[in-house]
Amino acid sequence: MSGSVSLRSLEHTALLCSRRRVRTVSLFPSPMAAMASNTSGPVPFTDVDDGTVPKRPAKEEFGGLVAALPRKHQAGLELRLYQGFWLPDHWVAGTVVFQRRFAPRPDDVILASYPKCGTTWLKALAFATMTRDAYPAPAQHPLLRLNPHDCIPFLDEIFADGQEAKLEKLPSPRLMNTHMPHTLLPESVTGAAVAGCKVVYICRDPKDMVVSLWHFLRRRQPELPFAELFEHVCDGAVAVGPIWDHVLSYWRASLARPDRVLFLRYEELLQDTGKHVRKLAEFMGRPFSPAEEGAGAVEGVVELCSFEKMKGLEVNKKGSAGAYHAMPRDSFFRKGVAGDWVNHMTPEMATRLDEVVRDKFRGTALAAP
Ligand code: PAP
Repeated sequence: MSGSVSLRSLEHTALLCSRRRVRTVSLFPSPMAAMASNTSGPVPFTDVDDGTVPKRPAKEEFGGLVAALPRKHQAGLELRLYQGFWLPDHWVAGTVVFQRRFAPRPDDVILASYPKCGTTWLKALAFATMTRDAYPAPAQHPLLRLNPHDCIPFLDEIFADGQEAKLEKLPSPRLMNTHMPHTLLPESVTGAAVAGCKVVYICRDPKDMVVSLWHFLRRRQPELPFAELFEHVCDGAVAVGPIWDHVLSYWRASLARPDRVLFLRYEELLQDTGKHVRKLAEFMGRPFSPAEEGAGAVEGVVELCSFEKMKGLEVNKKGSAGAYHAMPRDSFFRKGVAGDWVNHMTPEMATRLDEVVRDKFRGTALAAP
């Protein structure tokens, strides 16, 4: 389907939706107007963030706890071993605050991922799906003027900076994201006896993750050898690693609570994005109606968030995203394919990483046949 047809479909669907739900959302609400009129979320995070919440680094409160943890310096990052995972040093104290004080709303959705496994795409797809009837004029959709990372707050940085008050400014339902494994999420989110909230996880072939991570890190460390990073990944001592324990934590949670945790794979999204957008919409409590299906709303979301579309947007070609290690926005859109590892690894390296991961996944349905 061509882009123009898809965008028209999105427009038609938006009109259908706005009639059906009798919403009074303006085409392009300003943040203040949105708050004042109690417009429901999600709204772009940067639009709501008026810069009035001061930084109060969580390390000021939990610096002693962080200093006592085992540490390693890998690939330009200071890492600390916290509850079985190598977290970037500057995230640990924030994680403690997140675990102890985060108060989820029942309709929150947390998007979770290991870095470089599809975070940006999942953020775009979830945001576009949840806001599909708020912008009847598709040309005004926030994803055309904002990077997905600017639309959805990154909890790990927000809590590290002690700026969690920013989250309270977001109208419900809120979309947020984290790189933390499921076992490190707050009890208030995952506990069996609490209302909690929903979590969507995306995973990816670890071989493609390493390649993507290497290209990403090289934007800051041009000399970083691929073989060095590969070794760290195989050892599990890389940011938020080991990746196998990260994936397993969400896999197990998705089996135990399929109503609360949705487990997605980057490669499956590439194969049939529409099918997974429907799944995502249903899981988040916003299934596509027959009228929307007929009007091509799913295709509209898929096209808006497609790699080609996002990579081509001016907003994603310039500037930077991310508070801590602000990275150029274009570094989040490289190739967007599966299997690029063949261009970077020897067959021996690929077999080695596959075997490490297969061994860790043994006994679960994640183990390759
Ligand atoms: P993050 O965890 O640091 O936010 P993340 O978005 O997970 O990064 O990783 C970027 C990868 O997703 C890149 O993969 P590559 O290096 O193998 O190319 C990037 O190209 C890919 N990506 C970003 N946006 C999309 C998209 N819309 N569709 C498909 N892949 C995408």
